[in-house]
Amino acid sequence: LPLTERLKRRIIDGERNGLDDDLATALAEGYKALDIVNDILLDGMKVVGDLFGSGQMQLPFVLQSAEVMKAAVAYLEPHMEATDDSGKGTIVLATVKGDVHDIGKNLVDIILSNNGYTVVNIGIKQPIAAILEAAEQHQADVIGMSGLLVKSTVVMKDNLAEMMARGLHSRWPVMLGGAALTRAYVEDDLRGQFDGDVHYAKDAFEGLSLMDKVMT
Ligand code: B1M
Repeated sequence: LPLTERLKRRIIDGERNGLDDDLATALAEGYKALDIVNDILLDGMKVVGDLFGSGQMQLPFVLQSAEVMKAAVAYLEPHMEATDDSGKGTIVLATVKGDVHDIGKNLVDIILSNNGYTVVNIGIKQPIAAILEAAEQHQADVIGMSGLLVKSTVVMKDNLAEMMARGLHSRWPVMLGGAALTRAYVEDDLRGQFDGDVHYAKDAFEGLSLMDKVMT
């Protein structure tokens, strides 16, 4: 198989052996680390999602694919371009309560960290109380929540309601992302119910440009 197909295949098959060599070759051939993630590896992850969704792939294999994806991102991270500017602001990042998916959230972490933001990544399955506590403790400028399950979209809605109930809605702008969300859900439904500032980021790059916008 050609290199790009082989890399995509490694994600789909959950095949870790030879991964580093292929990634090294791709870098040597001039592919940018971020493009490898976005244009090749995420394509593989999409296939995994489709196969799982249609019952053609079982969960342990999805997990293996996720592990290979994580290993690939870890290998590529040192090769990602970083900016010199730092101290642009602080974001607390969490996957919401009941949700374990963290590959996307961790990508957002990498992109923001490499572009001058301080990221306090508090992990998965985080209840709103823990998110707010971390935001308080680290004097965050923005709160970021990720969620991939459909039920996480409801959790996010509840989290915004909880921020309003605590009178904290004006304190932190909120950025939401994850495959189960849609722009319309965030910008029409949620924004209509939230007195604070809530944004949708389709991917890590939109997350970065949103941060740049919110922080200026
Ligand atoms: Co799960 N899973 N999974 N899974 N899984 C999905 C989400 C699913 C759509 C698969 C499917 O059915 N087709 C489906 C959800 C269906 C639904 O809710 N209706 C699903 C399911 C059902 C489940 C379980 C319930 C399965 C089970 O146990 N029976 C279970 C859930 C457990 C739980 O959370 N309580 C489960 C478990 C798992 C694994 C553990 C095996 C593994 C996760 C491993 C891990 O993350 N450490 C896994 C995986 C890998 C997936 C799929 C295949 C891939 C997800 C992924 O990593 N994508 C996924 C299928 C899919 O998404 N289509 C699926 C790559 C990642 C980079 O994309 O996270 O979307 P994503 O991030 C993007 C953007 O969304 C954005 O930036 C990234 C790109 O730049 N973004 C943000 C994300 N967060 C952001 C935050 C921001 C800004 C942008 O600001 C704060």
